[in-house]
Amino acid sequence: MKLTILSVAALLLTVVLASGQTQAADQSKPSPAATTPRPYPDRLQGWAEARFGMFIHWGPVSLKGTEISWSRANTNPKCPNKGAIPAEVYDNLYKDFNPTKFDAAQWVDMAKAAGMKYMVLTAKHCDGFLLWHSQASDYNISRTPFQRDICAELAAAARAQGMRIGWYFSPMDWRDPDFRTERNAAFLGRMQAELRELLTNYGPIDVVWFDWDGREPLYDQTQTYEIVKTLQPDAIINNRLDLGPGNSNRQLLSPHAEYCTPEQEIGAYDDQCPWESCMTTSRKNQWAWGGADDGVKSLEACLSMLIRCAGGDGNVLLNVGPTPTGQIAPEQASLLKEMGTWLTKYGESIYGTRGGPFKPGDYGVSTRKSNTIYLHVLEWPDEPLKLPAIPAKVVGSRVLGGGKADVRQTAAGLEVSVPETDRQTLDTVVAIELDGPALDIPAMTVPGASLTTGAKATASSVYQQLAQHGPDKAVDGNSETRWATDSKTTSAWLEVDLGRPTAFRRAVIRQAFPELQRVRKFAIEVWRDDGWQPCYRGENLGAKLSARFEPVTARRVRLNITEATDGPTIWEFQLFK
Ligand code: FHN
Repeated sequence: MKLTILSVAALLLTVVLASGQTQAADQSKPSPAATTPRPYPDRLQGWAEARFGMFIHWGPVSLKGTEISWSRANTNPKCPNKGAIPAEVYDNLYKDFNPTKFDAAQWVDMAKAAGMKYMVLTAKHCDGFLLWHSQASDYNISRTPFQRDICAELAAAARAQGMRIGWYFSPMDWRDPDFRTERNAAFLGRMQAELRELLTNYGPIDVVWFDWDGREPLYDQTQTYEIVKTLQPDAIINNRLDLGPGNSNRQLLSPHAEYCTPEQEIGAYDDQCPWESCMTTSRKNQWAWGGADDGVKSLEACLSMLIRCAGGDGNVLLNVGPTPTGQIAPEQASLLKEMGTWLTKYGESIYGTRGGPFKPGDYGVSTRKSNTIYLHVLEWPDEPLKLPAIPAKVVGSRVLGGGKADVRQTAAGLEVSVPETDRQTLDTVVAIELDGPALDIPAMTVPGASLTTGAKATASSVYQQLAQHGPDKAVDGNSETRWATDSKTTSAWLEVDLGRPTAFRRAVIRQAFPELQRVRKFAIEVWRDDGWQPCYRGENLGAKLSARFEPVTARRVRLNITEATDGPTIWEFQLFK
């Protein structure tokens, strides 16, 4: 790290300006706390510092390898699922459910080895089956050939290893004939009796994870929350008990709801409201066991979820779907183990951190704690990575896992370089040491370096003509929005108008759901008088392509997917000088 005399002077100027601004902020605007991370309530502190949990979706439906609850052919018109398995078949699977290889201690070991700090089990999903010995409903694990109380065994094993344990409890019961009918009160009595025994019989519970199905939330919330607060006053509660039609999983509709729950997407940066993204490891994006032909997402994709959630100031609850025998499938187990290996080396940049101060962007994300900012550089520009100025002095830097970082600080901001030989493929973590608390720095955006960000985009196909999947979503600099094409689309193009002839020589393409291997052949093409000419051709697009080619100048550029297996979908299409 080099600090020239000029940069020290500039830095002093920056610090003076910053302090001046701070004074101005004291007088004219809300306290800087409005733009620095809001402190977590004490009761969420441990959960937030954990950053990484294991979600477990399990039940007799694992015998079928189809989605829990959703694969049940329901008859109640007030419930959303229209599955393929006849209800009388689905509701009798429990009679064959005998997961003799279930070993709660082994599941906890795997979660610990993955670096996960809490576990949330679907004690009761929407299909109504209870994984505990219940007096409130006969439709429970004691009536299976297995008989043993899964919740009791998992809670005991978790506690024995200092692992936080939570229950996913569905307030909906798509199997209960009274649910969302004029006899809903009778359903409520049964639902609350089940909740009471689940929160009474298994010791201190750390998380109560309610779910929603987008329909009327007829759950007597006041009494239901009261049950939780009375029986498990220290359990933290997510936001889904109150959600209904037209709501978002990013809303807190009750003072008892404590964190938001974006699903199957990385939550956007938010350091004011606690949040946790729940995500699947399943290649089919299934929550419950998807069968031997399912498989898992790549290590890169799953680590990226963790890193991007932490950078956004959120947690990630990563799901496994155990097999009908009670085991966590080998491919899921090895994925978890590899994530744990990464966290052993880089965990200081995740655990106990807050997101920012540099918000997620083309470069990657940042996290922070104490006097340190951790840059997670997921994509290096050709020149030094340029970051906005911060009101603190850089006093040192290091590359986690070894390597040399060069961090130059001027009034204009920071310039960060790491030799290519010292960079990591997925995430190069640069720890920048400051002369003061990193949390005092207001969060800031990092200008996108991509030439396509914000440019006019058109496409040959848009999934159901939905705006949220339009071509502009692949050039908005937001790694959580994507362009999607209609199902069964086997070729498609995305065209970008750069506004004027522009030189570029590097492209980054991030494909959504790369594990589905949809994009088989593609080209980056530029418009010429005689038509579209390729400047780069590729095959088998993965999660992220970073391509360099001879510099080319053009105004109209397109990603032309010439061969795809199904509706290709792209997070971001970026071009760089
Ligand atoms: O329908 C459920 C689904 O099966 C799964 O449990 C997810 C996890 O958040 N929640 C609901 C869908 O939003």
